[in-house]
Formats: sequence, C-alpha cells, structure tokens
Amino acid sequence: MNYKEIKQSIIVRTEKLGIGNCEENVIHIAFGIDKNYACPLGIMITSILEHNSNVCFHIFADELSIEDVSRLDKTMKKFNCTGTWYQVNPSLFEEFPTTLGWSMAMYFRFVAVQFLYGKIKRLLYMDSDMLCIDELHTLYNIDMEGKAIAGVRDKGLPEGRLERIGHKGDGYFNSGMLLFDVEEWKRMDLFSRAINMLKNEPNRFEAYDQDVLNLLYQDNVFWLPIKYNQDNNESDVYPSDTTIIHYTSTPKPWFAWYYTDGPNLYAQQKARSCWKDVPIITQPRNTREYRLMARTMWRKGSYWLGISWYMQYLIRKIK
Ligand SMILES: [Mn+2]
Repeated sequence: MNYKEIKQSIIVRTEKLGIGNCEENVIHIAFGIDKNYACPLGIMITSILEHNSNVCFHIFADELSIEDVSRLDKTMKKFNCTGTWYQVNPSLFEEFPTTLGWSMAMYFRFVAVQFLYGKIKRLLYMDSDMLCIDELHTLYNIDMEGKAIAGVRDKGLPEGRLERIGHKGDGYFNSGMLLFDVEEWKRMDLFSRAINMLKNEPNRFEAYDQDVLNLLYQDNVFWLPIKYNQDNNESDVYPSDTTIIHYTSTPKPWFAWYYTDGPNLYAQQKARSCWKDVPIITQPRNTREYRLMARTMWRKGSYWLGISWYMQYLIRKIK
C-alpha cells in the first residue's frame, strides 16, 4: 500500500492541535491510541513538555472525545507546541488479534511511520503508559550506526518466545519506545510486510505488533540504554539517569487498584496536567481486579474498604 492509498483509506481526517506548524530541528513524536487512552496520553504529553521544547506530536487515534481534543489542544498551546490528530479508520485492523490490555491501537504505530514518510526522517514512537522525566533531544539525534531502528531490550520476555515465533536476531526489543528511521521503513517495505504477517499468520504471535517488528528488524537494531525504557516498579524509585518510565506491569497507574509504596510520580504528573479533574478508574472489570482492589485498599490502610472489596471478590470467585 503506498502513501497515497494509506492517506485515502486509513486516515479519515486530520485536526491541528496546539499552535503553528512543525519547524525544522524539532523532535517528531507519535502515539497510537484508542479513546480509552486519551487521559494517559495527555499525562505523558504533559510530562514530555515539562522537560522538552521543540516537539511536534503526531497522534494516531480512531476516536477522541471533544473534551479530550480540547484538553490536548490546551496542553500544547500552554507549552507553545504543535500537534496533529490523525483520525485512523480502524477497518484495516479489525480482524487482527487483540487482548483486554492491548487494543487494536497497538497497530497504529505502523500507520504512523508509513503515513509520515516523506515528511520527516526520524520518528520517535512512544506508548501512552509512560512518563518522560528528562530531555529527549539526545535520544532523537543519536547516531544509530546505520541501523534501521533503535530500541531497548525487553526485560519481560517469556521463556521460549523467540523459538516459538522463529526469531533468530541479536535481541528482542520492547515496542513501547522505538526510534524509527522512516526512510528505511519505507525502503524495506515494512508496512505491507507487517500487515501481511498479521493477516497470514495471526496465531504465530504472542505480543503481536512487538513480535512482528522484532522479526522484521532482526539484526538491524541499534540497542539503546535501559534509561530510555525503564520499567516501573512498586517502590517508584528509579536510577538518576532515567529518561522514560514505562508502566509495563498491571495494573496501570490510572486504576484505583494500582499500588505503589513510593512517591506516586504518576499521580503527581496527572495533578499537573489538564486531566487533573478526570477521575481514575475505580470499577474492577474481572475477578483478578477485584482481588487487587482489595489488596491495594488494605495496603493503603483503608482496612474496611479492603475487607469490603475482598468480600465482593469472594462472591465473584464462587459464582
Ligand atoms: Mn506500554
């Protein structure tokens, strides 16, 4: 599928956010989300802007509420920066595998790189379950030594996955933070190849977009230090050089059953964003989340709430 076809069939419309146009020497950052991730995205963008100027955002989302578009716009205006919302037509991805935690939006990163070809040379793609706590220009301008992508090794790689998916390269990256050489992506025809892999062998993959990208980029990866994709932890304390915190573990920090015994950097960042008045999610969706809610309340010292949620958990468990 060429650029024109993508433009016509996958991007339904575009909407400008923030101020002005992207200038030269800016960092181009893309996100791919569905409407449930608008609040985390806004918090992540706020964290980026608190530590960086000269940023241009490219948001690929199938749907966003008017309210969220307005908050995004306000955030970008406040920090004098530019952004665009590309409304993605999700029909191409509807048949592709998803899970409760990974929606179809994981595939929007493919659209982002493909769509921005011809406009920019490099694209920093980031998940929205992250916080940025330092500058990103060093990363964006890093010497990739001729490699087609840069990423950080995935720490949570399940035993045997590489054999199961047939990966033989020099490492497996986490797809939550990737620096794409956009021209290489196009030259290697990776959009079509990624789509075809998912279409032809949907059962081969366990981490979908991430498995596919790792297979396509085997031995063509510039390995970045862990500070650019640092997993979150319960203590909420990170090495001093950390640039990006990635909330890879469940629960995510916008659920009431998320627990940290540390400073809760995420809640602090939310409080400084245009989403500060948006309530966190308090309704568990399955038995496991009821149990986590009970445990979190108990650990926070809300013993009666803890007991009450535990009773509800038990009732659901025996049902
Ligand atoms: Mn993530």
